[in-house]
Amino acid sequence: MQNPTLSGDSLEVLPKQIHGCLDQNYCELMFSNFSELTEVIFNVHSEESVLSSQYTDDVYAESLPLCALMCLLQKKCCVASFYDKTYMCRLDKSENCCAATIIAVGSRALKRNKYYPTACTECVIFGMSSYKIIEVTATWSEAMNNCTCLGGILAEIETEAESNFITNELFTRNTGATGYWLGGYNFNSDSDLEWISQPNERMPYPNFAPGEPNQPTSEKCLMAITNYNFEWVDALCQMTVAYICEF
Ligand SMILES: [Ca+2]
Ligand SMILES: [Ca+2]
Ligand SMILES: [Ca+2]
Repeated sequence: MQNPTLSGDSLEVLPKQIHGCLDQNYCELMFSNFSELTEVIFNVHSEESVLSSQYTDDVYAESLPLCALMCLLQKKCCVASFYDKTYMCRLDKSENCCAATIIAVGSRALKRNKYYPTACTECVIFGMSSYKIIEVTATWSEAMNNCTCLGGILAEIETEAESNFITNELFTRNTGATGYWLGGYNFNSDSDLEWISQPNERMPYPNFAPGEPNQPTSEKCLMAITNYNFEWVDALCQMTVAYICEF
């Protein structure tokens, strides 16, 4: 992959700017050979294009690696695509590593291999976990899939301390979101919800709002709801709300 516009010198300043460098060694590895950028950081999918949406921007890029670089420089780009003929680089900026793609002849899609939570400027840390609070609304399944794509899980809150931390964080942010999906689901279609990673265990710290869960056979998905001080409710999984990933 030729890239006539970048000299070796200009590459040296890039790692400091790039969101996504795990550490200096990783960055050097990343950019020791610029043409490897697309393969090291991204999976390249031929004949595929990112579906245009309110979260995509179409910009000009001189090459596939430059498009990849533009995606890396955008803190919230996980998926991009590049049309060889028009040099159009489409950047998805919703931080959705599962952003929809379509078959498109002459286009290549770039999907980040891995997301590094340590490089996440908007993550908050508590104990051994870091959390990413994502305000782009999604259904419960979309939220779960996107957390997985980012290398984490839909957040599972196991202790009072963890719950207090998250609740305080949501109060502080005060974004007006209806609620936040958490990684709880009614496995076995009975009367209670479980954490995805412990589908056969009772929740160790169930922080439900009074009277909830009230419809666990139809409202199978767990939400921390703003109106009830971020206590939890069972809710219809098709609702679209914000969500929290845990890493
Ligand atoms: Ca947890
Ligand atoms: Ca259950
Ligand atoms: Ca309910």
